[in-house]
Amino acid sequence: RGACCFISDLHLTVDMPHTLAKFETFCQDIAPHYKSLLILGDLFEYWVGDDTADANPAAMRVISALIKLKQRGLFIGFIAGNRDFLLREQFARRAGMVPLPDPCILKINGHAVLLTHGDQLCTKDTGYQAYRRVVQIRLIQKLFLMAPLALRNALARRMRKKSQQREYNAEAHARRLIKQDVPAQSAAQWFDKHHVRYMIHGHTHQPSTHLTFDTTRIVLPDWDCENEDKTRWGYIDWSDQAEEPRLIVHSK
Ligand code: OKV
Ligand code: MN
Repeated sequence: RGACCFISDLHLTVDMPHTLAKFETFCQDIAPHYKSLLILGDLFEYWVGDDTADANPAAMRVISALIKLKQRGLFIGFIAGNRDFLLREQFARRAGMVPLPDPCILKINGHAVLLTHGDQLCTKDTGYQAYRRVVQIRLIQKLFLMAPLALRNALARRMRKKSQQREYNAEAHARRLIKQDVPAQSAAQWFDKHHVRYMIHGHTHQPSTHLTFDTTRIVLPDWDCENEDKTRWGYIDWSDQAEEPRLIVHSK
């Protein structure tokens, strides 16, 4: 039985029924081969408080899928993403997940591995980093979570709608991909600061293995299985025997 597998950026919501179903299949058929499942953020498309979980069918299905894994003896770690940063201990516990700080260092097969969602690495996206500094303030989070559900939902819907407004021009699209990627410099800084040679993260939706002469950085894929002809999902496998982690991306 393999050691560890990693997923991130599933962006689960009832509005994405095929992606949700793929996650359930993954939990049934693939995850049980591992001792641990590490979820590196953006498991959910949006999260406006643990008190909304009972009214969220996607959250209820995630609970039943993950609890089954926990009952089979898996350790399920969870690092919050920029979408589900308000997911707290209460929901994590219901889903059998152990919340982990961002970043955190895990020892895997004798290697110290830096795990992070990845949004903090995107230093060229100054607009996003400014927004992040505001919504990461504990008092702001507390006030948001105290607000009536209707207000939270309205605010969240408006923010999601605004971020969905995308350019249809190829050049602008290419620029955004670069702006929202991880600069090699910030990755190098994190490797130095944390004294590790391995880093695993998601967030950029640009799955890849980035090698330098002494570091390995693996970026997880996002999941989108809504369009039958153009699906994508995947994970990172780090088996007991394997020296190196392996990125597995299924895309059509
Ligand atoms: C999460 C993102 C929507 C990016 C708002 C304080 C505020 C929390 C919040 C509201 C939005 C999370 C909680 C969501 C991430 C988006 C759109 C783009 C780029 C406040 C605390 F505004 F009142 F200060 N939010 N939701 N985005 O819908 O899940 O990260 S969300
Ligand atoms: Mn993200």
